[in-house]
Amino acid sequence: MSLRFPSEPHQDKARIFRQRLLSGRLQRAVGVHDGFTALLAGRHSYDALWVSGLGISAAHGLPDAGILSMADFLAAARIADRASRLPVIADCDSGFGDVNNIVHLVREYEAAGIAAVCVEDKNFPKRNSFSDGQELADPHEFATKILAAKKAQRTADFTVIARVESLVAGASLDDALYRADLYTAAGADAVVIHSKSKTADEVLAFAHRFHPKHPDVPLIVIPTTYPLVSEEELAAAGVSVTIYANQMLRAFVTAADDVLARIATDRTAGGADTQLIDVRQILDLIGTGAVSENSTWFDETAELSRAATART
Ligand code: SPV
Ligand code: MG
Repeated sequence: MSLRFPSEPHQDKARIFRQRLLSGRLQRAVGVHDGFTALLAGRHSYDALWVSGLGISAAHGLPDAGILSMADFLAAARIADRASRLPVIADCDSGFGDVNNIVHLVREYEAAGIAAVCVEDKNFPKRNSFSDGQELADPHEFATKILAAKKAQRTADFTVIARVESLVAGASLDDALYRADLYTAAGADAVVIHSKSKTADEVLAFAHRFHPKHPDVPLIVIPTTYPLVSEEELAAAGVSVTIYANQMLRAFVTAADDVLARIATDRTAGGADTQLIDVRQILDLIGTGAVSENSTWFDETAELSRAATART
């Protein structure tokens, strides 16, 4: 019997993520916001976790509008990171303030073993990309923040991703490309092109014009409003990472509302029970097996120690 640890031992996740990002194969990241969602993601074939600002905000019962602090976001990223062997891409909103906040952010996330941070070019406090009130940052100031972020990191593999919000804010494809050029020149390791369009057309048009200029800069997309795009289409367009940012969060609402309504109407949990997994499966998922194994290990090891002392 050996000792088991409930969370994954620290690995060199930044290096693993960097290798995957540059592998030439489309990587799939999934949105999570805590240890439990990270564990669920780990049961399927994803390559990375996206620790979502929307998810973290929802978990706090708050709007995704720059209300929570960097410390709140970092705490969630650490918890998800600890619960999974997958590398974490941390959503860092618009960087939580000015250049000093960006420098602090990079130092803190990197020291915490987070593989990658993603910062979007919107003014603080930012609004979720699907809500009103989008305010783009000055592109030169944002590029300078990216430059500062890259100067602040201490290890080679830590990844800084610049997220272009032009299309979300109603600006043109040319504006998006102009910004992506500036951020790439400032040292961004990858670019997210976000869109709230119902089709992938504008994202694919962006990819078509971005790649010839930046063949070595990975492109990342978040197909929330254009879910019908296939991974094959994205790979063919040269996209490096697709982020399924909020599907799990939305699935919870569908499932939980259904069950809660049923119990409230039936005035018993009996009718809903067939829709639910057994509690034992939850216990397994959160690693409860290790608890009794570790107790057995402890008893056996202490007993061996006792026996060895008795012999001498
Ligand atoms: C998030 O998951 O918090 C994101 C992605 O930033 S989105 O909500 O699509 O803007
Ligand atoms: Mg976000």
